[in-house]
Amino acid sequence: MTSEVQASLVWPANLPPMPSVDFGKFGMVESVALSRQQKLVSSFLSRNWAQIPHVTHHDEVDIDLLELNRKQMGEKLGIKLTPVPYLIKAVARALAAFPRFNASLADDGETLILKQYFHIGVAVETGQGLLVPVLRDCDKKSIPELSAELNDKASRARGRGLPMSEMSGGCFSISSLGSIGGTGFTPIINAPELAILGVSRATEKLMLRDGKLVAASMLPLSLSYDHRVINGADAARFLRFIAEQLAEPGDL
Ligand code: CAO
Repeated sequence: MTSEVQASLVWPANLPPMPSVDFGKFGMVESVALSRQQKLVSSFLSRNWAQIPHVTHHDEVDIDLLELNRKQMGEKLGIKLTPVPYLIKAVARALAAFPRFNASLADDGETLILKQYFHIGVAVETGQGLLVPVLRDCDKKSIPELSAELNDKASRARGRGLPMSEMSGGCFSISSLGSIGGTGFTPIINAPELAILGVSRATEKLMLRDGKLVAASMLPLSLSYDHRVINGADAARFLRFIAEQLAEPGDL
């Protein structure tokens, strides 16, 4: 073994420990215990962040037509629709078109298990921490059905009424911070899934199109993917495909 390889193997063991600081020496502080759920989520996030080589690819899409469709459909059905069910539907289509994204690595790390179902998790902020309810067979459900199911699962997740069976079996996750803000972020993959879509807030932007200045509502999309399995070109195509579905939402 060369000394370079040896050095790379021992390098993590040589890291200095995290600093232990008595903050009380610098001013008033208060200690608050993390909830059981927060500790659990934190251990999974740390494992996924440390063990999966993440790359995040960013894109954006003009959602003026989607916004019109959303308003019209919401008014017609008398329901509140957000962009999230459209995202779920577009992702289900993309997973069908790009089977490598609808897969997991087998335990041996040498085989890819391709799934023929389209179950999508959506990260929900709850008072106790993050939960990811899974919506099953999203390819077979309409936008209003997906919207009703997400609202139901999100409110049960917040009321601690969601069983583990409704948070398992996902193929891919969506994390939407669109109702809050931001222009992009790097979501952590929800293993054993291979990719996750982060969605930030749509904003009105001025841009040049065919030499003319036009205003459009642009939605930022961030796709983190497992670079052991997915290459950058495929990630760019996958995210473009989602963007194209959202830009022309008529047949979603
Ligand atoms: N751009 C602009 N506005 C958006 C938007 C976007 N991308 N996404 C949602 N909105 C708007 C909605 O249209 C809605 O507007 P109106 O009240 O005017 O109709 C408003 O934001 C609130 O939406 P909502 O939060 O009630 O519903 P949602 O479908 O957008 O989101 C859910 C549902 C469950 C994803 C969300 O409630 C939530 O928990 N988000 C946080 C997820 C999270 O914490 N992710 C981080 C994980 S990593 O730590």
